Amino acid sequence: MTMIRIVRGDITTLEVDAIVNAANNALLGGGGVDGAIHRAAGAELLAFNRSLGGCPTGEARLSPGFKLPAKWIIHTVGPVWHGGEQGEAQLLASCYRNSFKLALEHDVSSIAFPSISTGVYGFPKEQAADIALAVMREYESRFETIIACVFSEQDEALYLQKMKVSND
Ligand code: AR6
Repeated sequence: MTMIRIVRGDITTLEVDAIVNAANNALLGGGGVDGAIHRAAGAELLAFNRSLGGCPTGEARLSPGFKLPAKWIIHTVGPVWHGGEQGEAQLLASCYRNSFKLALEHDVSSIAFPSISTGVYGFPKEQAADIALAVMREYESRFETIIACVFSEQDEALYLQKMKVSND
């Protein structure tokens, strides 16, 4: 049975087959988790991603992990929150689904996600956690480990509460 685990800390340190990056459409790095991943993976990541030619919002692209412990990085582009009437929820769910699909195509059995769109892109954290966990449940039987990697104590508490509610 798959475990959906909540891990608090820096996603770049996780020893999993693939980590997911909350990137932007250019895929050429940025702040937040994207910046941390580019720094930890090294300059080869930027060079590789230039060859990808960007990524539309809601889709996902694969790169090697380069200097990371993870073999792969799945770059997905979350929606910028504009109030919720512009398909943000569907786009966020697509990020998780398309990341899982790409992972399955590359025989990934352990995968870690950051809390996509909930930083600079401003997606409300509670709704984002509901979407993340719902799509993780859809795919859980096809992976050995799925990690929801949270960065703050507040996010950890939110995910633990959501997991508890859905397990009760
Ligand atoms: N490990 C795990 N989670 C992290 C880490 C880390 N090292 N660093 C930050 N987080 P954000 P977005 C959490 O802003 O909202 C970038 O500039 C953070 O606390 O990284 O999707 C891109 O280039 C938050 O919960 O991503 C885009 O332009 C979550 O990761 C834009 O930001 C996502 O926050 C994407 O914005």
